[in-house]
Amino acid sequence: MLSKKQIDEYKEVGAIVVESVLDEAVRAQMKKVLADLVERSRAVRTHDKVYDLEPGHSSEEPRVRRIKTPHLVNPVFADFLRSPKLIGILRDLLGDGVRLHGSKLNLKAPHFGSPVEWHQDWAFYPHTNDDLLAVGVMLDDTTVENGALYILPGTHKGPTYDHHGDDGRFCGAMDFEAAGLRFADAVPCVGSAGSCSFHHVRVVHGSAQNTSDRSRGLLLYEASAADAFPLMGIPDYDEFKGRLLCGKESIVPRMVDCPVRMPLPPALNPGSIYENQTASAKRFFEVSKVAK
Ligand SMILES: O=C(O)CCC(=O)C(=O)O
Repeated sequence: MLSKKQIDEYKEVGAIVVESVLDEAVRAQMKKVLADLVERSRAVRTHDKVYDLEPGHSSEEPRVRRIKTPHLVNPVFADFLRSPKLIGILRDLLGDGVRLHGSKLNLKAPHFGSPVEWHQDWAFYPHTNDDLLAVGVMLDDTTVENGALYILPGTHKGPTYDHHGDDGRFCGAMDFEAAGLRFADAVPCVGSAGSCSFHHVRVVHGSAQNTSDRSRGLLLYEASAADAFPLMGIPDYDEFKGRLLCGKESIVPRMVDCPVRMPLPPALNPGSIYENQTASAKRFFEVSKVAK
């Protein structure tokens, strides 16, 4: 599905953007499902199994920042995950056997969509090997102004940074400056609606607030090589097996020597990355007054 050049770029940079992976009809269907979900959030007061809410959410002015596990919420998100084009790309990048780790749909509404502080996904879910990535399906034209994801090229080959707060608990955010990283080196994953970004589980990334008058929806699927086993354990083996997208199941983990820090002790504020990161003392992305 991908050219050698694209695969080499993924290996070198730690991320690529591929255009026109999601077709227009399915995208329109996803947008409609999403609009219905946001409408239904008027009846929701606090975060629950489906919704992660922005500060200031109310029934009059619904503000949703995430739909949790969208592939379990509506079949349109499950079906695209198993589409031949997407599976073909995942196989190119992860090998023949691929398993879904999780999914989420991050929304950034015009003017107030929350930033996501710098982090490595690997800090949240270390595995026996690091053949894992996140697919970011762009549900809207995505630019720097409406809150594109930024990645730090090459950092997937570097250390696993500390994502713990002053209290010693996991907080899902790293101290970007202390790590010696510079915003000037970051590259935004921009693209027209229907494009997908693919970022390596160890690459440092984050995203700014949406300062534009356009929404930004990013549907994220986290995928692993089928022989990558989560170091935090497998609470339900049948459920784990049910997430195999292609290839053969195996009980032989592939072990690779790569830097790991466990997300322990667990976050004080569990539920989502937004909640975890409220415990982080430092902010590298500004939040304007309208969003507070
Ligand atoms: O929505 C975004 O821009 C960032 C998403 C992300 O990195 C995450 O949810 O882990």
